[in-house]
Amino acid sequence: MADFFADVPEPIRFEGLDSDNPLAYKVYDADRLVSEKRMEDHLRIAVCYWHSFAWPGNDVFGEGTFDRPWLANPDSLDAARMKMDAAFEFFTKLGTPFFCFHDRDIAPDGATFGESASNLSTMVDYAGEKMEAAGVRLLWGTANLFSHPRYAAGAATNPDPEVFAYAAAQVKHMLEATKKLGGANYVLWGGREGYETMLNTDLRREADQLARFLTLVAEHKHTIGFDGTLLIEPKPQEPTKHQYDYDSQSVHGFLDRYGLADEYKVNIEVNHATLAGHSFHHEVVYAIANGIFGSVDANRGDYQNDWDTDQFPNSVDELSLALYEILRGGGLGTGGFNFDTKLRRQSMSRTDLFHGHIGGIDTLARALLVAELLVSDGTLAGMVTERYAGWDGEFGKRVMGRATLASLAEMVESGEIDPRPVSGGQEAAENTVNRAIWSVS
Ligand code: XUL
Ligand code: CO
Repeated sequence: MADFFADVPEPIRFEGLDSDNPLAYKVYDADRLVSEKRMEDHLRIAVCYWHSFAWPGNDVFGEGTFDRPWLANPDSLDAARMKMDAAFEFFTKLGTPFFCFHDRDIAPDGATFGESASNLSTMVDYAGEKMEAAGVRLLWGTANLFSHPRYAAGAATNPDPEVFAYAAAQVKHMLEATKKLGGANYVLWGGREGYETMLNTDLRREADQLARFLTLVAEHKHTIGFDGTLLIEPKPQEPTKHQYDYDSQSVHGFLDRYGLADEYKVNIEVNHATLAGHSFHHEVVYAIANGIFGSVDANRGDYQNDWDTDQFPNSVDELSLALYEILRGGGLGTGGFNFDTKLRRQSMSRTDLFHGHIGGIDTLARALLVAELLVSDGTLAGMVTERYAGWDGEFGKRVMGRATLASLAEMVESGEIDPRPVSGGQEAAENTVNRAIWSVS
């Protein structure tokens, strides 16, 4: 094994809450059974390549701060191999089953498309060997259609059809690479699919272009026999002022409008949900209720500001509610929890990568235990069933069935119907959640 993380000589182990070893799991115990399924199989945790291995810790005001020797020569294939050695050493020591990457994270851009494609193919072969040796799997692959200047005005939604074609070529290669590596899903995040100003934008045309692009991707998926799930990752803005895949509901509406709802699901990111003015809980519930829930990018925002800080998750409360819905909805399927998480710029040491992931993974594990308790206890579900009980009764069925506006009015006018307001019970529901949070062990 490579030796980039020499300060962490041993794989991270579960030591329980009594352990004061900062490099041990306190709650995440991969083999622990939760509702007869191993914790690892419930959570399907992935490490993301881009923030953890391809980002030097720069921000718009300053250069990279991180100690990452493999980033010294970003254009060379040798450096790309070194980066991959570091990544797999990390995955192995962390003990997580999956990873995720963009084409450009693992392979440098070449001078021509052919050179970039050849770099990708070389690195995909290398990744295949490393995955087999480490027993690490690919949760999803994706193409970077946002960093290069050619994509400044969008990829699929670019005013220039040649840029659309370039993006299509990139996705074709990356979809095939994902299939080759046995990826469970393929993600499309439309970072530049939006606008900066309406003044230069033909919104109607751009929607048709995006739908055409998604149709071509779905067709190619079937042509090559990729059996993973196609996922769209909603985000309301950043980098563009407005992104078309604003949230789960807008993505769902868009897919429905273009007849693509059976081809795509959503990859919900916690910090994207909050940027859209929703809770993560809301986004998960919306997606599950409409049959488009696919996977999660786990992270958190900073609730004092309004951008995508991609911090490591540390709120059991926030994750418990989402996991409660996911468990009730039948689990993650092909999805997982991908740590789309960035260290803070001052967390310069390589060991900080372990601290961030260990804390986030323990938080998720604890949230899973809370969720299991909420499901088995049944109080919350019971409250909801009772609240809507009228709709399951004879009258509710009639309203949804053969009633007319006039027949309903008649019942109200005659006094037969005279509804009384009842308590929504929010505080009691919140107390039920807190009781579960306080009592799991
Ligand atoms: C950007 C973001 C991306 C996607 C993959 O906010 O979340 O990293 O997850 O392109
Ligand atoms: Co993401």
